[in-house]
Amino acid sequence: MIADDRPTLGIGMVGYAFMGRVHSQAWRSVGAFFDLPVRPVMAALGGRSKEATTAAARDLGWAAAETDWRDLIARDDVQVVDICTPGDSHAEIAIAALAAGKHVICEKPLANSVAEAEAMAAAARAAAGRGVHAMVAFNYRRVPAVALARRWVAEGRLGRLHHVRAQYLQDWIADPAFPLVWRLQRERAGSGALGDIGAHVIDTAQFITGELLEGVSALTETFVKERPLAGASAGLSATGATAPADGTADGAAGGTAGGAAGGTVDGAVATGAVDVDDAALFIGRFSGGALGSFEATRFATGRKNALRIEVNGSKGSLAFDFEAMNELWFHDHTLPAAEAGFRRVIVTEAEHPYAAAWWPPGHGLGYEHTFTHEIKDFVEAVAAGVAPAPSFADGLRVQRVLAAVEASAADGSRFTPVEES
Ligand code: SOE
Repeated sequence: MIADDRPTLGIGMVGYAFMGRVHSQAWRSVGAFFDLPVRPVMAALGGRSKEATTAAARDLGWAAAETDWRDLIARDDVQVVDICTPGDSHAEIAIAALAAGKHVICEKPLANSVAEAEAMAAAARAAAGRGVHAMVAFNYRRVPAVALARRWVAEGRLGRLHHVRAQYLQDWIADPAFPLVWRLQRERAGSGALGDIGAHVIDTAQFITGELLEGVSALTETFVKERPLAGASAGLSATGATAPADGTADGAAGGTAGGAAGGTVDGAVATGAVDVDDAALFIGRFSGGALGSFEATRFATGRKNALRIEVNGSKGSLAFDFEAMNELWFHDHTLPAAEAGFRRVIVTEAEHPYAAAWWPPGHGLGYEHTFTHEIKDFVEAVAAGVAPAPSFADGLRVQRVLAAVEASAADGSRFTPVEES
């Protein structure tokens, strides 16, 4: 064993399904690709079931397993708490961890309500005074092409911004037979497509433009209002639909594991009501005067993880689509019209954000790298004693946008029906 005399940073993570697996991958790989001032140690994994948490800890590379997140926070070998549970437990775990002097990284959206997010932001403010830091995990900021887009906007290469066109399109619940997993329950998830993927695209748009959304006008819809309870036999194979693999177990903080209990009644499939949005559309105005249009849906058949953003400015435009995440499209409007036009930049050069740590130009990165970058930025900030970004205050700001979208959609006063003759 080669000696490593860097100070260690002990990590405790709560939740081990989709987000827990991808965060584990990031914790495992970050030190191999980035030269960190400290050595992260994967000290303990928190879950509810002893057997399942122990197996997950073994598979994902954690040294120990805890079945109560309070015990995980209390461990002397844990200095960072990484929260990968559904939104209904974020506030309780984060506030307790910060009070115990542990740095926190928390999955998005920050919370299930503005009130919870406010309490978390207040706890983070108080902790920062004691040198304890918190970050909300909006991983798409760490796509090299997205970070490059922000750089170019900040350098003024787009000029004055006029339009932001932002979408996050998935299709994994388009089949009405898809079950009522926790992401489709308000009590667990806070909202539907809006909070789960709309939150990402709101953060990404604000990150790239450096501007805040000041007001919105929205429409939301729940296309499928009743779904089979999770576990009920509902012919899921009909379209081969698969959920993000956290439909079952990452709620390590209490409550039911995979959403409502399944079952059949007299041979019929038992169903439950969907009380979140399937899709959310809104328009908004940015602080610098740009107009924005947003769409978040899990019903865009054929679109798997299309986080797309196009920004049009007086001097140029840029466009990004996560389904081609190593590319950024740029149109230089200062060129003569005969030469101008969108051109594709492959964002894998050593000069591009994060790229130098990985493969030779052109060999490309994937979804998991965005988390490795996020963990790297978090660890560097914590080690340097500076606040990581995005902060809980930033997460609260996104939460306020989500609340404004829901309020506008419920109010409906900007929705003008077309008159029939
Ligand atoms: C599911 O819709 C989901 O896994 C989100 O929760 C993630 O945040 C996003 O990155 C991919 O889609």
